[in-house]
Amino acid sequence: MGLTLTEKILSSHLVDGVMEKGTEIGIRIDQTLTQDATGTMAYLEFEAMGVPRVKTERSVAYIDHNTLQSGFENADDHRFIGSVCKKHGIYFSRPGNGICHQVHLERFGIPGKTLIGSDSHTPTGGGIGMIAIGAGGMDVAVAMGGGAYYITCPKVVKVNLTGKLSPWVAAKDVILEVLKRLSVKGGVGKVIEYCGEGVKTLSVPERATITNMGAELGATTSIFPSDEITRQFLKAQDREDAYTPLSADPDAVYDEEIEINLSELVPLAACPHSPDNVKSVAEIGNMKIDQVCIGSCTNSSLLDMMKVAHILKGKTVHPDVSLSIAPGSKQVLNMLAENGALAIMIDAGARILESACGPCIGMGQSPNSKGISLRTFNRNFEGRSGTKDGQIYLVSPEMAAASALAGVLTDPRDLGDMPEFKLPEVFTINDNMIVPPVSESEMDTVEVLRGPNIKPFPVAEPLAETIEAGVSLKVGDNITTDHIMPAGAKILPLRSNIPKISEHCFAVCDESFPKRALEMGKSIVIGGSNYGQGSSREHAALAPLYLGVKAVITKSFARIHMANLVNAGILPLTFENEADYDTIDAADVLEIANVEKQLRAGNTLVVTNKTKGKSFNVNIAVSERQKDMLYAGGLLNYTKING
Ligand code: MIC
Ligand code: SF4
Repeated sequence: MGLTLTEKILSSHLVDGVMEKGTEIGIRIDQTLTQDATGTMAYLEFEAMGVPRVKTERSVAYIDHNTLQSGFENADDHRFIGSVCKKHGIYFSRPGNGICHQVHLERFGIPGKTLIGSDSHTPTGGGIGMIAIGAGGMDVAVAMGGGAYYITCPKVVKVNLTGKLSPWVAAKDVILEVLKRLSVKGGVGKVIEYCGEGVKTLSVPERATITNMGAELGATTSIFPSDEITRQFLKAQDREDAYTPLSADPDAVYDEEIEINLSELVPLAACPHSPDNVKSVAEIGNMKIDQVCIGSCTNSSLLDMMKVAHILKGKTVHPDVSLSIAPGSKQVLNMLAENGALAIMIDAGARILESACGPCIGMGQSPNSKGISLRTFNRNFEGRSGTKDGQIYLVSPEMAAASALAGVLTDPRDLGDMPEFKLPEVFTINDNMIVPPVSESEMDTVEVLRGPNIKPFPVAEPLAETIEAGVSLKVGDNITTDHIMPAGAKILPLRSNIPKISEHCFAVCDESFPKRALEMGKSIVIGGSNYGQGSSREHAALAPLYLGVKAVITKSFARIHMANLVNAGILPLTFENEADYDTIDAADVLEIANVEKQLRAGNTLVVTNKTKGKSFNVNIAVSERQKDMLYAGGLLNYTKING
């Protein structure tokens, strides 16, 4: 029986467990990446592990999220990360060099290698045939120290692509179509593998758009084969030696199959407030818009920008629309400057932003009240833009640019003939903003620079014999990490200060939560299904830990957040009978007696609702290794005990 590409790469990296779907496996990690908003914590954790030099083949730290320096905090954190990198063997991509996923694809990614990153969009690397997975900072720290990364051995879904995209229909429309069909929880426990004749019609940046936004499916990752197109891309990046051809065996067996005929796709948009709320332009109508933002790790490649420049050429942005553009990397921005496309954009009235995440993470460009904003990004969760009642639609760069000129949502196919957009044969390469580490013999000469905003992170206590605690918060379905630990320009600078950032925990749902939780001392949070979807930020577990949350009981969890809870020593529990969710009210007191004894006996625990005088069962979907972590009080304590 033949193997899928996913199985080939995973099995060649297997260091623990067996390749049996649904069971836990440990894989060797070749590369890691961090960004600054999760990186400070990840490097503090790495330091706490006491490993002098990273043991990966390549580890890179990027500064791309917290680049709006409205106080000393972010600049201090950048310096801290830069100095840790220099000392411990990590490459440091300086602010201005670009968004982590875009730069990693350009300069570091290698087909067939494993990559984990402390950012949920790390699967962008799947665009060149990597197994690239988003993880919590602590998992990345462990991988940098040479430890395995653990995942549930995934099911593999084949997306068979046929045909060819019609003019002005984009890679973004492919992933929006997949999201429409599978939903934001449809990918949980799965890797999405793209195959078929249609693959050959997609360039590397287009493939990367698709794997990037596979994160929104809740998938472990997404991957494309590594083929002639991959070789050409790597060659143009002067990295042809990184190329290996890779694909699934012709007789590979998949767990599920989906067919997408690229020729039949039409321009799509994800409507507020979920990436799977997908409709066609025809269905939405010619809605008036206020803002357009082009960029983010999903759609900021040179190819995307060249299409935008072509559409904007000689025109002016509609008077009622603000258009901002953030090219994904210094390489992209440089090439736009060299080939004149930047001048075209400026001429049309675009507000050019630095190469960074920017508006995608609420760092500036928040829309006006109730403003309708078209964005080429990957997430449109409520409040994420920084404007609570902002209405965010996720679209392709083609649709974004056409609409910015028209002032209303516009089908890009109305633009008429589309020229052929080709990737350059040679990209402009200048890695002068990537600082290599010093050699091991010199590492003692490097001083790690810590600003006053960096506070020690909370470490959980070993598991209590009995947890008796009140319910501090009850929330509904599809709670994102942007609800649990909001980002944005005001809160992001606190990423290295858990006590301070905790004051904003769950602010989107209930501003009184942090105070109440602290007063309660210990508490339990109740959630609905797909709890914790979205980002990899471990702050969504560390802040609750700091506020005394001992367990979260939900209908179901998103993958990375659940792992982060375990890493933080918080019990992630799911209702055996979902109807029990309705019987619990905020402030009810729940008791889980003899927790360790119950966990040692199996994966079902009894919870007593002391207020209602009722008991119900909850399940815990963790491995024996994760149970040991929970007994110890989280991954750091566990690593200290187990070396
Ligand atoms: C995001 O897109 O939500 C982020 C910001 O990139 C996060 C990481 C973070 O919260 O720092 C992610 O996707 O993991
Ligand atoms: Fe940055 Fe947005 Fe990509 Fe997250 S999704 S890495 S915030 S560009």
